[in-house]
Amino acid sequence: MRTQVVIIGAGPAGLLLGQLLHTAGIDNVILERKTGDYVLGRIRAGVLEQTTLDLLDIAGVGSRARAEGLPHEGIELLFQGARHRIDLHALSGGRRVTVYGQTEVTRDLMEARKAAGLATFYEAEDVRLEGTDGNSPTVHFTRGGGAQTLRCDFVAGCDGFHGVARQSIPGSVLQTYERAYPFGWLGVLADTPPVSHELIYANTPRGFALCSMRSETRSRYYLQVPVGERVESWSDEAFWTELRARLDPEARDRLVVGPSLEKSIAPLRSFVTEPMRFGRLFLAGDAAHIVPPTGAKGLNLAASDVGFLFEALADHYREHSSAGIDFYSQRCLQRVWRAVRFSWWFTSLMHRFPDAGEFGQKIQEAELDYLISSQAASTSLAENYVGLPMNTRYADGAGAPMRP
Ligand code: FAS
Ligand code: PHB
Repeated sequence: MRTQVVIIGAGPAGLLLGQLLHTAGIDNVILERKTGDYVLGRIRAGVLEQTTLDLLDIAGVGSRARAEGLPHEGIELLFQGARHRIDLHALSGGRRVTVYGQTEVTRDLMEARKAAGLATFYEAEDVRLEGTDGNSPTVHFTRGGGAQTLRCDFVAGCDGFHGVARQSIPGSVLQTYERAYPFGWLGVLADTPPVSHELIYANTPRGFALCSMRSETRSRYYLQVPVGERVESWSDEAFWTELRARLDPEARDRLVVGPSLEKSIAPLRSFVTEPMRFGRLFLAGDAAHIVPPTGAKGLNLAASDVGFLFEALADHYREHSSAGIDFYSQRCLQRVWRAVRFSWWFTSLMHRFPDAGEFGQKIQEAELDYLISSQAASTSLAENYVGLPMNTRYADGAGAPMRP
């Protein structure tokens, strides 16, 4: 078999890239290790930047997110028993974020891909890349017990942190940077009304908590738990009791509990791979970088990588230009490192670190006090949270997408 672009991974990065390439008439095949239902069953991100919505529009799959997504113009920070609203809209020159679950983004992309009759091989195993440093890579895989081969022009590694693409780049070429945090997030999804119409990020003596949502009837909550904590040791009742203990009285009174639809623990880490390209192999999304979810950047960074890669490949096929391809890694990494910095800063500000000590605790309190009393400081939080501009020809990051 032959195609122009082989995409490894049918998460949001792979599916979005496949759809964008399709709009430009670029043939592509997706290889996914799991089943589609398994991919849809993973509960992950909840907040989309304007830029991500713009890219979904360009891919032709943005209408449900715009119709059903919840526009949010502020977040609240809870610390020392009081809530402080950060007016994202006013502080960022009129921008906002949209609450719309990653599961729904993935569903919209999967349905569009199926409707377009594009090739997606689920349950593709033993994916192996060959010749990515040449002009005509080959991708080997097995499916249903049979060995198969795809020849292509380019390979997009959208296969997440544990994927095969990054690992197929020679160690002598790659430089990785990592920071592991001494805690994880215990997340619960429940069909209960959210405690507030906006997200509440809480820094309390018992640890961090986040009150989020998926709709007006479905809530998403997170608790900071020590690294190594097991989800089996958390009953629903234990979760709700601990969440109550981390909320202010008003939120505590409004909290509606119910059976968890999903409960999981995600370890927190910052991770960046450089470069994000090796010959005709490009890394995008979690395959190249991981951020702690505090800043709601993971999914949005995956989307911006894909926007840059789409532009580069479209220029290659249309204009016979290699500029986008040659500049891809550098363009992505500038935005990636800004988001990694923000996610690290916001995580450091809102979580309790076991080794902080009394001085570290006082510094954290002083930073929070400064943040809510300085327009410059809260403007910096706001412009990072809503997402920094992407500056591409397709989505200029200010919510004014240009058609390809
Ligand atoms: P993904 O990991 O989503 O997708 C990669 C795909 O590649 C998977 O479907 C996988 O099965 C497949 N794959 C892997 N190896 C393969 C192989 N060898 N062959 C074929 N296929 C292979 N981000 C936020 O912004 N907010 C959050 O709250 C948030 N919560 C998260 C919670 C958890 C538990 C995790 C793990 C991540 C969370 N993230 C969050 C980040 C998350 O949303 C990612 O940024 C997002 O899924 C990135 O999308 P992809 O890059 O497509 O990677
Ligand atoms: C979520 O709703 O899952 C969510 C929202 C904001 C974050 C992280 C997760 O920072």
